Amino acid sequence: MTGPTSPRGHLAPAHRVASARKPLTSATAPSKSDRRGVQSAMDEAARRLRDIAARADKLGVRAADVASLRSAGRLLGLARREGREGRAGRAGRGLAALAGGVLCVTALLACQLELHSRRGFSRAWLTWHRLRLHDHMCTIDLPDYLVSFFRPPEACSMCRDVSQVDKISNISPQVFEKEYAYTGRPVVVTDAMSNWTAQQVFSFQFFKDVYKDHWQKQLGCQFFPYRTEFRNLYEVFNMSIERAFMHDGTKPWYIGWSNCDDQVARILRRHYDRPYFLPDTAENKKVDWIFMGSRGYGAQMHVDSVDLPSWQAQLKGRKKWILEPPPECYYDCQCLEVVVEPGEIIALDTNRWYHQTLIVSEEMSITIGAEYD
Ligand SMILES: O=C(O)CCC(=O)C(=O)O
Repeated sequence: MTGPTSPRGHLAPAHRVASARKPLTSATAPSKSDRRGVQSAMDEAARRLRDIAARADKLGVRAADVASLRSAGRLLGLARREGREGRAGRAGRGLAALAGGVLCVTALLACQLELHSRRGFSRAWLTWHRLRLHDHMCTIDLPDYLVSFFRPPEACSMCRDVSQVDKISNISPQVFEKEYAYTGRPVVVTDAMSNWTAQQVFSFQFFKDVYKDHWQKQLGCQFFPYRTEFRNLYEVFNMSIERAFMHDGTKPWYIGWSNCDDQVARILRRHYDRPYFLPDTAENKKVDWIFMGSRGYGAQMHVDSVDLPSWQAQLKGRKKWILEPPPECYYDCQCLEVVVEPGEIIALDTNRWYHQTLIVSEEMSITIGAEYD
């Protein structure tokens, strides 16, 4: 009978199995059929090993001695390594598939939401912040950093030769169209409200009365509190009379809003008209913008995102406008300043010029304006 060396002969096929597995540890990944072949050879080797162990037991050889044989140890080591590699490989492949899946779903979602486009990104941003753009006739206010971020760069021809804000009168719509309406050149027209009654009629008390039964409709519309604590028109029209009329010792205030109420719009428009100098083809937009407040206050420097240029009529008080060219034109263009007096109308593309305002009169400033196309 053979001694302890005899099992070597039985293990010989296992050497072949071991060498057949070699490629598994190399850089090339095994094919499916390779793996199936290796697995069945391993099963066969394990079966034979069990036979050997049983026969060794009968011959009085301890199982530990059989396992200490080099070839048996290699076979067992191989089996353990195979198990480890198999598990690690499966886990790695699983993780890679998961990461790939997450990446694909994220990319699909981004495409679906059009996050790569300015429009889609803005829509997603607004939804995220629960702001609904088209709920009302008015639009909502984007934070300044987003407005500036999405603003398309300007061709500096809009400001290159502009060294002052012209004050003009008796201008025909044709000349206004050619020189100012869409060129980006700001202008003040001094004789544009001679047949309006707004200058005499509009006041803090007039707006308070007009909005008495209408302020709820304004809640979804644009309201700029500027440096005040007011959250809406209701709060504005309920401030103390002393503060409203800027008595000594009261806190200054300045606010702006766009009118969203058709009935109020009809009342307002009894007192003003489309400015005579607008080009014949230009439409005066439906939404009125009203700004009102006291000396020393105004709007901080910003640029708008309202599509169209605007006009603004200074009904009462005096307001200084400080205009800055867009940053890409700083080296080509100048900053401008103009004080708009009562009875004057400023026409300005607030989407192109950065602008800041400051009330410079003791009298309350009241303006009304709109966009034109
Ligand atoms: O009239 C004002 O004080 C500010 C106006 C303004 O910022 C605008 O029309 O965009």
